[in-house]
Amino acid sequence: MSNFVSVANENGVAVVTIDNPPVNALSFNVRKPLYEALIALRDDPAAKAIVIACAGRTFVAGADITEFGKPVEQPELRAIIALLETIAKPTIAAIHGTALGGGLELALGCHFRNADRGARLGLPEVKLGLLPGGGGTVRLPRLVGAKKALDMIVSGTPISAGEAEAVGLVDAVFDDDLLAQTVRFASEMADRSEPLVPVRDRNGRLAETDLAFFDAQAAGLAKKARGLDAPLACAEAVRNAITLPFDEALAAERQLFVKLVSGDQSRAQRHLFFAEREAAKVPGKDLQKRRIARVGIIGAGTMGGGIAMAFANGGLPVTLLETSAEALQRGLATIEKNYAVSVGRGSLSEEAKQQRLDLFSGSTDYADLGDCDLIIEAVFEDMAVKKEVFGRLDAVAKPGAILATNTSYLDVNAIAASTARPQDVLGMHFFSPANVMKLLEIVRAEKTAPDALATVADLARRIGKVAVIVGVCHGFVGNRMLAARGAENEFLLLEGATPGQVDKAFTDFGWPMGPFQMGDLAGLDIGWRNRKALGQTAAIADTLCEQGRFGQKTGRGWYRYGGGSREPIGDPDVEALIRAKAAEQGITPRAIGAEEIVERTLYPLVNEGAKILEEGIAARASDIDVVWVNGYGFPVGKGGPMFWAGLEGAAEIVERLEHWRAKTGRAIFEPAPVLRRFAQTGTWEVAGGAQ
Ligand code: T1G
Repeated sequence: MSNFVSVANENGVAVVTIDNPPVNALSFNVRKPLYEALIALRDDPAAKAIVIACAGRTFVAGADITEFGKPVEQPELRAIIALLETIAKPTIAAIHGTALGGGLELALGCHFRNADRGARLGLPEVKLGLLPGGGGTVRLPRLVGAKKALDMIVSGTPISAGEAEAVGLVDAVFDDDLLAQTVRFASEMADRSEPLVPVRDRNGRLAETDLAFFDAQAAGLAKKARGLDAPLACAEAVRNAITLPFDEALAAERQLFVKLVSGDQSRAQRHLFFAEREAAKVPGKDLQKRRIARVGIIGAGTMGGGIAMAFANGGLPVTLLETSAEALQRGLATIEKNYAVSVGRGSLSEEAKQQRLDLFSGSTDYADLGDCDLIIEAVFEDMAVKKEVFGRLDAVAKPGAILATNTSYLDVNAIAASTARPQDVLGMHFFSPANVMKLLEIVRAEKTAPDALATVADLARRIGKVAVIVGVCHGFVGNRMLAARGAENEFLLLEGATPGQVDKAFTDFGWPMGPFQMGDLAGLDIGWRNRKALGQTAAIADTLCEQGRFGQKTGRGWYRYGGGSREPIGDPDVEALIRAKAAEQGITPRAIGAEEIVERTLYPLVNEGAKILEEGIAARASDIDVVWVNGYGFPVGKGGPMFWAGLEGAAEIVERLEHWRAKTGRAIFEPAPVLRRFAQTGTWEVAGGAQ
């Protein structure tokens, strides 16, 4: 046998164990010995049944994603599954941890599936821009029915072992001793006289399908695909399982898979899969993470309350501190109301809501933060206030406690300097609503200790956040680039574009919404206040704010909103204001196309990312992609701004930036040296070496 696959015989039941840390991916060095072992066991009279199990923390978590895009080495997963279905003795998968993608497909090749109570099973290929390519779209519907299969495959969301048993995906669930119980199960199956029916030959559940209902369900899912090919291909493949003979549906699945795996969208989404894991890594050998048993949050407003909920949702006790009992009560009441809304929506049980609320304790006394291992301030965005808070924290926090600021753009070095423990100070920039938004920018100040960064990066994953470690500059990575993306917005309007045309160029690109609709959602008064603090102006936006047009919250902003609806309606008054402002500046309006809008907004976005790389504010170009996909809705099918720059053509971007630089004279268009190098070499090279 090999190091990756071993075989034991337990009272006539062969146990095949896969051991390929960390997630038992079906790499070639697993597939080959696995195939050989199954061939031998198929013909081995001493094996009356075969159990496939995994060592380590999980059952097979899928094909080896790193192998995609390279020549396929035989045997492929599909050959292993086909072999399994020729075996005339009971085959059983013993599933613990997560059986995902090719792992679940391997299990579908077995006659039976047993699972540990805590296991989860799913086909998440759609999140990689793919569809299940090992027969999952044809076998899963045969066990769970077409509707459930469509839901699982198009969403990519795993289900629990209990649900899997309820829908017919799993035959037995065990609370403990999974392997021993599965061997017993296998022996019983071998001793039975009932015929063994491979999944491929079970058609009963499919016969139940109401095709019209299925098509309506698939059409609804297609609306949410927003330009992504994989969800549509997933639905088509499941429909084939209903309407075509097994082998034809299997062949059609293969064709759809081959098309997706070689496409830009899947390359982009696979890039993001690994990028998200890289972005949270802190350089340094074996960094010991500090123990975080209690989190203190200073400020129970929108951000502080959301941050507190994010930790409670992750099961961590939280101490919430406010300046007065009234403010504290207001904050706690808002948190309770937010949980009640989730219960009302059915996304949270009453019991879970109470469990989370029980994790909160409130105080107005800093001394009560003395037992917290991490303290995050979410107070007013003012340096003097932040420094005063950190000065007080320095006096009460226990040694080794990590002190974090939630500032969205202030200098974390300056904040750290207001304590005697700068090595324990860092930024944790959450995005609002903090209990919902995935992205967390972890700001590394000059003196921040690596183990503090590693501790917070690990904690971020525990609470379901996507962490990116960034350096100190105004706006860090996300907001600094957002400013670059929006720098031309008013010029585009003054020169003839409407807010609707600019926003449509964005939504056609794949953004959930454009900058003007986003401004109305967030509130135009926020930008107005920031501009005034920085002594900046924006002719049109300032006038809108002076007229009290703050966006959705006032029913009018760049758009009008009828009767509480969030649907933006073009407003002739705004267009008249834009024309008047243009006339004041002697600008004659002209038609502005989507291409120009992209060049004057998204090319500066990429260019600012290149400058951020050059300054070392981001360690990798892929970190910037992770920020923008998880914090600002950059379309996943385009992989983030820096990956997309490669798809768009960096030389073209440089050429167009130079064009607009010459035409407008504005520095925002000056191509960064790192971008020019990327255009020449195809790699994001910073001073220290290639990305
Ligand atoms: N292939 C290669 N590497 C993988 C991998 C995979 N499938 N899954 C994880 N890794 C690496 C990961 O990059 C990280 O590496 C380490 O393992 C730990 O992962 C034919 C075509 C299983 C829930 O999409 O969802 O099957 O950073 O940090 O948080 O139809 O990994 O340590 O160097 O995520 O405990 C379908 C992807 C593949 C599942 C565990 N399967 N993986 O989460 O650990 S396509 C998936 C996950 C396929 C077939 C199709 C998670 C996890 P490093 P981690 P975790």
